[in-house]
Amino acid sequence: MPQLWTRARLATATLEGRWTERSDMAFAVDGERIAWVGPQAEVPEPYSGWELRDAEGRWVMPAFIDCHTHLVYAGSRFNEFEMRQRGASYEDIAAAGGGINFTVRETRAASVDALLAQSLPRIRALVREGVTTLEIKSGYGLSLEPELRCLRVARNLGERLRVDVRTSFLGAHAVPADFRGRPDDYITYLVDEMLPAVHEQGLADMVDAYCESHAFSVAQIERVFRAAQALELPIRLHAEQRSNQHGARLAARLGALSCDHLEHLDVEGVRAMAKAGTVAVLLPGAYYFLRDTQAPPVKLLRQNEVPIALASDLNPGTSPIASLLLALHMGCTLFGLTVQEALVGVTLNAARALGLRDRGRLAAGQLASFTLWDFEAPGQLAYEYGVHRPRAIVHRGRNLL
Ligand code: DI6
Ligand code: FE
Repeated sequence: MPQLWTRARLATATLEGRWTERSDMAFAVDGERIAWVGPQAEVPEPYSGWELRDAEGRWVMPAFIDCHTHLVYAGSRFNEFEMRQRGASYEDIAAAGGGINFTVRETRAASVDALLAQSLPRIRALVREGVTTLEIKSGYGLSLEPELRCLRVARNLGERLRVDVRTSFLGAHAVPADFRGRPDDYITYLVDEMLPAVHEQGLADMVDAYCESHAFSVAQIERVFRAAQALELPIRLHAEQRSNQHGARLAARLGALSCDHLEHLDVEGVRAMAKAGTVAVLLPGAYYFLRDTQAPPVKLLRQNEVPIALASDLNPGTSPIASLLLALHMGCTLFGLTVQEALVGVTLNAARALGLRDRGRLAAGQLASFTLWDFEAPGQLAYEYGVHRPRAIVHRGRNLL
């Protein structure tokens, strides 16, 4: 039934990326879409005759978008955490068989049911905070069948929870043990075998890669991206997280949707991203968990008007944090974003990082995906962590709570 929501306080990004907050507002919902938004006193026909829903003066915000997660995987890296707390280095952990390839072994050995059972609590934690669109990467299979399995599980999670999952094929996450010391051979296997099969089965909405000294070089990443673009798949890149490999410059010049992490991004990379309209996805969870000390160049991104998004980067090794609200809080406390930048970063700009223009804002024509909150002001979500939960989570016109 078409509905007219009344007595609402609307907090939303504008199309231009500004954050606005207005009281005494109303909005009309028709099926999966918002039909109209405006002042309570100016509700036009036919909306005034629609079924009334009273927001009772609560804040209404766009539903959140978590644009960067690795939440489908098996097992845990808790043992590494303990080793690190006892002073072990990354090299010690890698030498003990830890790191991404530890999770690859666990994930390859896991059935679909086991992957679902272990991933459900993680996606549920995000949805409970008001996330109704999220990206889920592969990257813990690193061979054809396990990568396909993880992407199928990602799609299935979205269907089960009635939220929108966008998948990224991240075969270029690490060199698997099967190809130890042969990264170029692995990239050949990836572009000749894995990527075509993933694309043919419609399991990837985009392609991601990890450009880092201990992962893949710019030249290897370019091979992956050229193959992705030949299949008309959008690209994204984990770039400049631990060092400046100049991956962001390559990705932006190839028209990447986003470059992510960016702690070591330089002015050349910023300018290339600004020119391409590539979104900067900042991942404070990994920065915090790794006790990193170099923050991304937020001032430079701001000066060059690069859109900034925030995401959880939920993964077992560097960001075991199933909370977009904590990323919102850390975007301000650790990276110096303003409250408004952070709120735009988990709504409008997170949608842009996924190439989505139909969500992330409360406006006519947008998806009817919104949340209701009891706080005094939306900025409290960035200020205080752990105390706020949405009173309603509506996705495509349907309340998920
Ligand atoms: N960047 C990271 O921090 C994670 N992956 C990536 O591309 C690490 C993932 C892991 O350690 O399991
Ligand atoms: Fe990541």
